[in-house]
Amino acid sequence: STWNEHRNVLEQLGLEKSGNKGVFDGEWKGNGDVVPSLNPVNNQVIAEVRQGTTQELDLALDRVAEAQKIWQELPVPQRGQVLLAMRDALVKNLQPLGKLVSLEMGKILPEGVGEVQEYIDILEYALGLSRMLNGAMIPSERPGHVMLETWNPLGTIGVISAFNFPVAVYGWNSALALVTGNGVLWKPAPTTPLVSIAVTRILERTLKEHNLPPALCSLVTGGTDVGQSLTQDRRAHAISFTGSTKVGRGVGQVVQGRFGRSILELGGNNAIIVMEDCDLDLAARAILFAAVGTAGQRCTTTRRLIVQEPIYDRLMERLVKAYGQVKVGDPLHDGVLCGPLHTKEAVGIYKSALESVKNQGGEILVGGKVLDDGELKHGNFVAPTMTRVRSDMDVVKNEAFVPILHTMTFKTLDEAIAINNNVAQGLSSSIFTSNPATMFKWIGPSGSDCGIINVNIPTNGAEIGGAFGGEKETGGGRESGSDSWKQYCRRGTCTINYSGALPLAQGINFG
Ligand code: UN1
Repeated sequence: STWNEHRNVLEQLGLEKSGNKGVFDGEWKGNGDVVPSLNPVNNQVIAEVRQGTTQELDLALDRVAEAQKIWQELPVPQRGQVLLAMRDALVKNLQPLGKLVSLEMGKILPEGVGEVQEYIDILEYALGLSRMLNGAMIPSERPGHVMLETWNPLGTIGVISAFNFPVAVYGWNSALALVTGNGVLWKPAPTTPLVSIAVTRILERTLKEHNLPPALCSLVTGGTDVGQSLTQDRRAHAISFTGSTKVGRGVGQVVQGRFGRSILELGGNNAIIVMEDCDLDLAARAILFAAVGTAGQRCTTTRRLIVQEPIYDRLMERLVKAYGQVKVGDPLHDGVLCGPLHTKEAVGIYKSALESVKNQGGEILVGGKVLDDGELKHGNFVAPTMTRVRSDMDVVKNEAFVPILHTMTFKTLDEAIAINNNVAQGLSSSIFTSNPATMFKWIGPSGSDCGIINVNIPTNGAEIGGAFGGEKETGGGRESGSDSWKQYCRRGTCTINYSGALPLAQGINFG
């Protein structure tokens, strides 16, 4: 069984075959349903987890708040030292944890390890921030007054993360939440509980080693009931949600309704524009990673390929050949580039997306079938697919979280930008060109309307140093680098009068 085969790695990370407790609030517990975590390669049970309940969430939110009171008093550089220790603990566990991500989520091992690396990177970033959470000094119009800005923690940050990046997205959010002095309550995707337990165990150990209350990084696994309770709860001052636009719209409304803060990272419908003046070899390699990597299950995956007419046939010929050479299989095996889809349901989504392509008059160029021969029989495998469509077809307006790349042509740059922008989502976008004028137009006011605007690189695989997120139905949130840390803080505008007199702003004379 999957457990026996991977026993060493699982035990190394503190997991058991059954009886894993899915709640941590300073202590491990779990009184909800027992759920299996399935290996998407064969749908066998890796291990079982006892999920949390809304009552356990209720208690955990109090425990996080108590822990946060202590944490927020620590000088920020000392918080940084704790994050450094978390980083070191992750470095030690990089290989087993990366492997567990592959096993439970289904992405290939280099990507599983890469995702843990992304968490390590953001912890290093947060360590740097711990010496740089600077406020501003603002010139006052009044004599003997000084204005300044302070950045204090919000309190508790609820992180609701998705199956596709079960480590990195929690990593971005928790690293920034912690360095800014917050506590964190994590509600992971119901289908990746083992990864969240393994990560929380590492954090628990590190916090205990520093004599800090480990409830600071609490975990409540569970289903929609737990997610909804967390979203509604005023003790979660901010909710960072990663997932579908449909669910995210509801989360945003509920959190706004109680005047909480939300950070939304929702659906994408990312395009690559290929100009005829580009380096075609480079473009082809980038497109393959962007569309096939992670079996099309990144929110940054390229879904639409917009190619200038004269080079369409040439590019397609290369891509069809490259697609034909992609090895689909067990994500832990060498040489495999495309693992299974995460769930059986996703295979259904793949099939119905292909149906829509055909019904709307599109054409399948390569792929287009479920792979269930031989050793792939019991898994969720599909062939990475390219279609030929028109940009106005319905099927290209909706994100299907599977490896289907819709290709289309254009004549002018303006037309290509219009196609890029003419969808409801606004996460990532990229153009391949060697012309600087095209590049600057693309990043300017009449260019891409996305949050991520690339040139000569794929739409996916962003570094942690920049802000990550998107516009329109992607939700507007920004996570990770740049000044995203500010979202985990309340901003104080302070005016201090040291003059002994009371001059009023706007020159008002009162009595
Ligand atoms: C996601 O798919 O939710 O840019 C996150 C990327 C990764 C993060 C993706 N750094 O593809």
